[in-house]
Amino acid sequence: MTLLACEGGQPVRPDFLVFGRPKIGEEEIAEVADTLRSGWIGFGPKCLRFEAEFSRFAHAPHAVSVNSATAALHLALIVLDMRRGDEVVTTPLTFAATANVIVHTGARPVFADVDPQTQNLDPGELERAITPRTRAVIPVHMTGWPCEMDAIAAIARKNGLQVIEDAAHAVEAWYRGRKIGSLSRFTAFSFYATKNLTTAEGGMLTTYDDSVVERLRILRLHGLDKDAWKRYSQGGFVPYQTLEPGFKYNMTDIQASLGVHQLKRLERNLEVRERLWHLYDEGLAGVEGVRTPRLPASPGTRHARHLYTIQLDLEKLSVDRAQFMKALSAENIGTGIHFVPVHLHRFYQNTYGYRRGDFPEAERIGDRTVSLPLSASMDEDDALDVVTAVRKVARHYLLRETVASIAIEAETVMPDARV
Ligand code: T4K
Repeated sequence: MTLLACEGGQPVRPDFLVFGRPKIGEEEIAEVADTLRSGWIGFGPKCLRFEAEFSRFAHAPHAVSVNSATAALHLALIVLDMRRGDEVVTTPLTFAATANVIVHTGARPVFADVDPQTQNLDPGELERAITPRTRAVIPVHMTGWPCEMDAIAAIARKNGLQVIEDAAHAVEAWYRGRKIGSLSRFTAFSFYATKNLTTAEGGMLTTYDDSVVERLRILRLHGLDKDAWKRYSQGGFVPYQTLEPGFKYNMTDIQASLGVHQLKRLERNLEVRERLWHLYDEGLAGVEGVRTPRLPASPGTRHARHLYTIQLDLEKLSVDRAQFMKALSAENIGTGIHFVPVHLHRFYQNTYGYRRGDFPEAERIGDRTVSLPLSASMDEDDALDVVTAVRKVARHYLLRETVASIAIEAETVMPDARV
């Protein structure tokens, strides 16, 4: 058997494959240079252009640019007047930001368990989590696969809840023939460095609600009635007023310079990740100790292919996930964990009394999940290296009993092979 690199063997590849490396083209670099030379680098015309193009792309009447998806989610909760005494339901299988913003408003984050196959908020569990204090739900399109939005919207309607979609992973996703970003009153997108569309840091909030757009724009820049672009573009300084204490959540023209070109290349980048995804599916099918993603058929639904996550069959392996990832790292393959469920984080346990055992499906996934590199900056050889490394590590750590039972099964199926 080939020796693992972490035990002194040869790594699968000579250089480290970074998990989540962004793909930045020459167009983005030229646009950023143009912005820097222009002298207008803060919120300005390129942010306005990016917002207009993104709103067309997302089939959303309005798109408000901000400096992160966290800011987008927070602003949505603020305009919905979420406050102490309110409850907002979300999934525990998400990045902490989804729950943190609920805490920032004074409302209580209430978790509801996920569907084991899609890893998304289970509509049945959402319904069970609703109390007379529940005012909103934040479904997260985990890994880029849309939540069951028809069921969630029906539950929300029945119970008078607001829906804010967390589409940090799902910029290119469609749900049953409709573009993610156009379905609910609010949808938040992330343009962090590792995301499918990146502006280094950044985010967008889409909405169809004309009545809140102006307030969102005011709140993202300190609560001022005029942003700097409006104040200076007519030539001279125009005085401004603080309408309410807002936030420093605006995007800049440097970020938007990246965004407009990332948006143009989005489909091509998705095609690259789709090819890599299929290579993983094929190369890892049937590998003992490892399970690949299996999603239900859903006509008109498109996966944004943000994260390719495998689940380790820990019962069949002689090591835990940390050692498995360490072994992959020694093979020069970077990996990630998405996510340690939020209710297992210290703050949420100490503040709200959440405990292990509260959300068994999220915990099962959270304990076993490993995200493999998936980025348009990779080529097919990179993906094949990942497959080779996962196979090598899984085979090495397969428990002897598992190997023996596979051998018995093989003998039963193919008695002639026993010569
Ligand atoms: N909702 C969900 C479901 C989310 O996943 C997120 C964010 C949010 C909401 C909030 O979105 P934002 O407010 O951030 O827009 C990250 C990010 O901080 C976070 O944005 C992201 N989700 C979360 C999944 O991951 P880390 O600590 O796991 O990623 P990090 O910074 O260690 O980077 C991962 C890999 O990417 C590294 O191996 C190195 C590589 N990398 C990173 C950077 C920054 C690069 O190659 N280049 C880079 O510039 O947290």
